[in-house]
Amino acid sequence: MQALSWVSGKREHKSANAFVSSNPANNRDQIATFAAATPAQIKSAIQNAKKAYASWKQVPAPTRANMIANFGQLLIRHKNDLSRVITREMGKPFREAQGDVQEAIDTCQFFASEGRRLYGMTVPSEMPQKELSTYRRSLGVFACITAANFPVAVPSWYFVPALLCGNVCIWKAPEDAPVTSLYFAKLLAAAGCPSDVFQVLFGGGENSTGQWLVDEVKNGGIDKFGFTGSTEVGCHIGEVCGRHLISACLELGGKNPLVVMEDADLDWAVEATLWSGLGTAGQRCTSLGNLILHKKIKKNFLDKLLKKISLIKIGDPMHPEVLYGPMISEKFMEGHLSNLERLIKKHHRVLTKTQGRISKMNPWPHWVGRRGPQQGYFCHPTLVDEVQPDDEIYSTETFGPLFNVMTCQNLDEAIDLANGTGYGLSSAIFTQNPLNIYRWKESIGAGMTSINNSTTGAEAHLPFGGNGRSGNGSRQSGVWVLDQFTRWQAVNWDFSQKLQLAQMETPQLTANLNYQFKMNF
Ligand code: UN1
Repeated sequence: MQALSWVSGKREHKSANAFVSSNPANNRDQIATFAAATPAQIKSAIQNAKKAYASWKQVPAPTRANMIANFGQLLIRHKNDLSRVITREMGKPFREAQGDVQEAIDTCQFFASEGRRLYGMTVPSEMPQKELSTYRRSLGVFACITAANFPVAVPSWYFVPALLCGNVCIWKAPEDAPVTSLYFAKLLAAAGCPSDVFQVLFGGGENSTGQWLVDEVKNGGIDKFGFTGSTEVGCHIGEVCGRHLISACLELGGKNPLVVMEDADLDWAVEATLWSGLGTAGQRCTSLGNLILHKKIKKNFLDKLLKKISLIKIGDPMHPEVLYGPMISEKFMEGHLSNLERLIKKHHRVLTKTQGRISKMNPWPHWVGRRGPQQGYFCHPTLVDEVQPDDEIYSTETFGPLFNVMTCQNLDEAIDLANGTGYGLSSAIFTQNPLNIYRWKESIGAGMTSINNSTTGAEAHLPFGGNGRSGNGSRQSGVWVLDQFTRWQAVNWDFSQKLQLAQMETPQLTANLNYQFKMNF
């Protein structure tokens, strides 16, 4: 593993490309300074990767998988230390950080045994003395950009199968989680991953390392691109890749609906709504966007939900009882504050008493933590009622502790509202009626749906991905991701000692298609 251009230490690094990783719960805690990788460093990373590919693809898949198993073991041993780094660097509560690492461990455990499968097929030929078979072949250099909200799980979804399948990887690590990313890369190196098979680039997105890495696609050195982040950037990456005939794995935004029907278990649905909407401070791509309530239960449901919300603890993400901690960084907080200002209109009804940044002047009653909230980027939860389908807030991903409330008269209306945002990542319905469930499963446009469960919290071995503005149909995780990191090769092998022409010389048995069966008895 070659960690390019990272500089640790608390003093400001002098390079013009320097950036600091700091704790979003305590902005006096500056963790490390990194320098963004330059275009020249990116080019040399691609050259190194190409060279490394020649030998990596020759390593038997079960041996590559042993490295993945070692990586899983190391993640188990380092789970708590790595989770502490995650919480300190991007602010998700410690329990969730442990879940983030656990998702990577699960991924390693799944793919460790896949190294002994990676099955192809044998297929019968239409000609005698001829065999047909298929093989999964690796692609080459895989370049990937991920986000800070899942700084361990999401890169593991990409790199574990990519490496297992024989590809080499270049990762533009998230700007808001460089220390976590460095830790991830060091563990992979300790697991036996050879130098240059996995390289990390640090830096920002726009006008920085991320953009320069995407620019490299047109020079032909990159064979596959992966991106988890905004729809806007995903569209750009998809466009560049499309122009150069490279397939991109795109996991983009969401405006995920959660429907509560009149026959739902309301207490259960309230718990799920709270977690879907406010867990991780709403900063998951699977977070709840539109809560769609059947008119018959709306009032009762909102009473219960608002009561629950008024009691949640917000604050120090190391505190075991907080529902959520700070926003990932100041930039994410600014984004949330500007959404509040821009998207909430006069005809909306804001159901929560306080909004915006939590501070001494604008306190949250159940604040926990030794330090005051103003030392970090903490925000109040906000629920917006009376949202209509033509409101911008209905179809805009907000990525913060903010979600909409809408009303439906029946299941058809709920499905229309759920499908109408243009996104299609995750979704959920609460109902006890099997017919509702059947119709919902058949009609929902999202790539993932939960029945009586949160919109978030997908398990690590089911296909993860979205439709519409949520992605280009690519799926990660489980056996499905193998199609992202391999291409099928079709082999036909003729043993007949002569040229046999398929379709033209294919043996046929004579048939009488005019045959009629007569019953003479
Ligand atoms: C993301 O937010 O990019 O399903 C990934 C979930 C998590 C992964 C989210 N397992 O909420």
